[in-house]
Amino acid sequence: MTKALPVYFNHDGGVDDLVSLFLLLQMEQVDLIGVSVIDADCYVEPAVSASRKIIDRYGRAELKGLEVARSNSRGKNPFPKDWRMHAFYVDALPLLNERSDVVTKEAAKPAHLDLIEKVSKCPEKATLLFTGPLTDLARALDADPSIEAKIEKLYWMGGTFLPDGNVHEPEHDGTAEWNAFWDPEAAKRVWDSGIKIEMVALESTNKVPLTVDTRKEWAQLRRFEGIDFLGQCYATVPPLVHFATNSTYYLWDVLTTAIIGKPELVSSHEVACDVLADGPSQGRTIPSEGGRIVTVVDDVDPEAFFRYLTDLARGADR
Ligand code: AGV
Ligand code: CA
Repeated sequence: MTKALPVYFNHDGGVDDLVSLFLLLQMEQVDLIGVSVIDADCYVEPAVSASRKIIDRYGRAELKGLEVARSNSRGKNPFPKDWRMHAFYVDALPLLNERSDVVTKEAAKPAHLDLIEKVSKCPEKATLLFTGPLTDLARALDADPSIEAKIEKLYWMGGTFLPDGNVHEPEHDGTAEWNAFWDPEAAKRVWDSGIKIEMVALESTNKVPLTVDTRKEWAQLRRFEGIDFLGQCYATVPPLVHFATNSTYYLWDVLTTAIIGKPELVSSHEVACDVLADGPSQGRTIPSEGGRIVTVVDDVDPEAFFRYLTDLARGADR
């Protein structure tokens, strides 16, 4: 087996963020060096709690000592409360609450400082996985610019070059993706760094909605605990039925995470681009001749993706 890839994971506690944590723990080729949770598309307390319980239940034995850091970052444009509630439902799942004690500890430092500590300590360059806004990374870069040299690459779920983003809010023109919109200045800060960025944009995530058929398949396989966990988590969010609405759920972050384990699931191209930090298009990622180069994941084989996801989850059975 080739050497495991050191990965630091920062997420924002949505259902697909928490499922992503579960899946990362199943990937043999990933060495999870740190986890942190930002108060964006979640309430951070249940999201930290659920993360600790997921590591307890599904983390391999050698991950003992892995901690979960809580972010103290605040964004500019808050997420809708209904979406932020999802972390409470996952945290309360009986599957995660069989044991009364939680072994995985909360880290001493806030997320951005935890990121600096864990990445600095890592003997090799670390890979970053961000499935929420980039605020903690932007703050870490401001606090200690030297960590940039210790970062192999950033995988980020966020942004889009499509005419329609997924932000439908007053005073916005709808061109942005939510993780970029929550803290556009942070995205801009990361753009202005030299970090290699693989951007898993709505171009690809739009192709992996949660569907009723997928739910039915998981229900048939619920004798495997990991797949039951997927089914239970995704029971709390609305699938695509007749047409996409503002609350339709996609496997945004799960696709981003899956690419670390199986890059051949997707295709991508390079774009010179920038992020708009304010105004009615704030958070929009936009092609720009003088902009920095980003690798944009633009397509996915949905069938292969769902198969990989189901196989990984099935492996979680003990
Ligand atoms: O824009 C996608 C990001 C992903 O990181 N999040 C959800 C995923 O975790 C925000 C979001 C957009 N639309 C949503 C979102 C919806 N309908 N429900 C919950 N979150
Ligand atoms: Ca997320």
